[in-house]
Amino acid sequence: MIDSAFLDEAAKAVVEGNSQRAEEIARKGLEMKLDPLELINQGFIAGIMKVGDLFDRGELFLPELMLCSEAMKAALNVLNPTISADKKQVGGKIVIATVEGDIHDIGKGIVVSLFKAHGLEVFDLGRDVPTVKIIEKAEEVGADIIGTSALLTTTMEKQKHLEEALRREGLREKYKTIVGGAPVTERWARKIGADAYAEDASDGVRKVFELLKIKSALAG
Ligand code: B1M
Repeated sequence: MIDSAFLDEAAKAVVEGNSQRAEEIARKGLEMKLDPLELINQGFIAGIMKVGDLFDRGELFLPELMLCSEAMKAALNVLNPTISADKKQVGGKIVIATVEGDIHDIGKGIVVSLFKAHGLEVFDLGRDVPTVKIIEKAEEVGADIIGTSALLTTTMEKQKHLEEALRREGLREKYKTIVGGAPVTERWARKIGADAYAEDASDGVRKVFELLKIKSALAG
């Protein structure tokens, strides 16, 4: 378990929008052989969630929000590539994107790192990605799973559009779909007809493995 004072320092660096400090703490964490995922989840994410609350309450404005997210990214640039797990090759291919109109990609970045660390072949299309591009890529690479992230209540609709587009094009049975993002819920996933919802990156890994098992069982 990571010392709570160290976790508080990590959160503080994000809340203060101090990229240099955030990066230093991330590097120090690695030197101390701390679990990078724990440091992200308990330290840096706690910071960015506090930033979200302050922004919500009008105690922090967009320019500061941007600085805070830069600090978060500075830490993740150091930590994300070091996330490791059992690297057994599972052979699953997943296309992942933040939906069109949405530029939030911090959470997706963590999800992508954890998927890779678990031996999945990940095609990360980035952020603000139109539905048509997501489907094109899935077709091109022969994906097993399509994953989307949405952070705004307005852009969640694009996850529904993806389901509709897949059905319209007769491709729905070809792929399993998984949705995530702060406003997204299990209920939303069921409502739009997605195959799975993941609350966080670890839950994402669990759900993706379940989907791959179902897919290979169906394939016989
Ligand atoms: Co924005 N923003 N933001 N923002 N921002 C939120 C989302 C907001 C809740 C803040 C608030 O008001 N409290 C609010 C949305 C309100 C709503 O829709 N109801 C908001 C707003 C309003 C906006 C703007 C409209 C502000 C403006 O311009 N006036 C604007 C929108 C721009 C756009 O997208 N078109 C905007 C902009 C920005 C920044 C650019 C400054 C920056 C993003 C930088 C970036 O990502 N590159 C930013 C940030 C940082 C936030 C908050 C503070 C933090 C988001 C974050 O990184 N969380 C956020 C507050 C909040 O969410 N409470 C907020 C940490 C991250 C680890 O969590 O992304 O949830 P999360 O990912 C988790 C899980 O959700 C899950 O796993 C991840 C890891 O645990 N998960 C998946 C996510 N995707 C998954 C996919 C999966 C599986 C799991 O499988 C496929």
